Amino acid sequence: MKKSVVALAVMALGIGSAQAQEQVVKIGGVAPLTGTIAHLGKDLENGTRLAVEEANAKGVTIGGKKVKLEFVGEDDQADPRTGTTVAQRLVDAGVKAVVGHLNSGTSIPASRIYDQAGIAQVTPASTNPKLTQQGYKGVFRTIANDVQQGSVLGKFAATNLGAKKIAIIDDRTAYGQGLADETEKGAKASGAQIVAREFTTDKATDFNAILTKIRATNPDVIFFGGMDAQAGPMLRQMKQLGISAKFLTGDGGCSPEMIKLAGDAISANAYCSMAGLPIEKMPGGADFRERYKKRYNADVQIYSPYAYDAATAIITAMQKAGSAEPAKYIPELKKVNFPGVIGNISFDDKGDLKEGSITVYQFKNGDWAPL
Ligand code: ABU
Repeated sequence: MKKSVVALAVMALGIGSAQAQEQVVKIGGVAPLTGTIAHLGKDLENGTRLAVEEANAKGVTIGGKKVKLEFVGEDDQADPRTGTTVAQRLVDAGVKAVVGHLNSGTSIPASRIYDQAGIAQVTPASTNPKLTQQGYKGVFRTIANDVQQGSVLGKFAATNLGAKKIAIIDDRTAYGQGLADETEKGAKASGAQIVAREFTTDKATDFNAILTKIRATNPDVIFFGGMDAQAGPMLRQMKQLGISAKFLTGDGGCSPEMIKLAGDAISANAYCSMAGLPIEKMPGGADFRERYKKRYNADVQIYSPYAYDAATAIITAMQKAGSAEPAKYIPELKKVNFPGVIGNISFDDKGDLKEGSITVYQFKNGDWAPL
């Protein structure tokens, strides 16, 4: 009797010390999980979570100690103010790094909070160039930026689509307006004329007034800087108003959801761009797509492969540094260089992806087809 009590006590001690040895490192993941672009936010979160789960399954060792990574998720509702609130909540929860946000309009204000806390923020989706121009040493992105994307889109509209007259609409977000500005510059540099510049919001669903104004200018192309939740209904309303101009938008509208929302209004006159390679051309794209489908029983929307690589970059840097302390691993994050799902992951001095690429798609046979 006495012996078994001792044995139980020893076992309990053994379990307790094993648990004490396993360090937990929290990684934050933040995106809009409610609202009109929740499908994109969930996709981003899924990518981050998959990287954390797969790393844990393989076993993570940092500085010679076994580590369990813990994913901590937050919903920023695509709202700048909520973005800063949940950023502070992640910091208070003790996360050592954050993958997110999705929207440039949330990433930019939240980046100040992460910088003050000294932790890294790696966005897999926010493409506004200002994010990495602020001089914060812990800010990175695993996607090309809108200077690159806008110049390609503007040139594409003027040159490949032969547009002489272009109308531009944006949703007044940091992303939508910023991309519209860069596209305008690119189009003008290629000889096109901007015949209208209108704006809406990222909550709007009725675009009849601005489309009617634009119809009077008879543009060859309408460019929209904004997300799929607006781009889909906009395309429907263009059809209802009998506008035959080509429709062009950026990565925020380059999703399977956009096709669903546009319904029978989408045709080969619709184009979009992605700030990266088509998933089938990404080095790890086909394999990632299968693993994602198996884990979530859903298809990749846009940002999950980029989120997976963002989380992997953080984990890799912690392992290289032998520490999950930001002051130690951020210098290693600046130096990462590894083959990710989307391509090679390494950052320039500002934290932008070194080998970013832009792909333009046309709607063909029910799907976005890379040109
Ligand atoms: N890159 C498009 C959507 C995210 C953003 O606001 O930048």
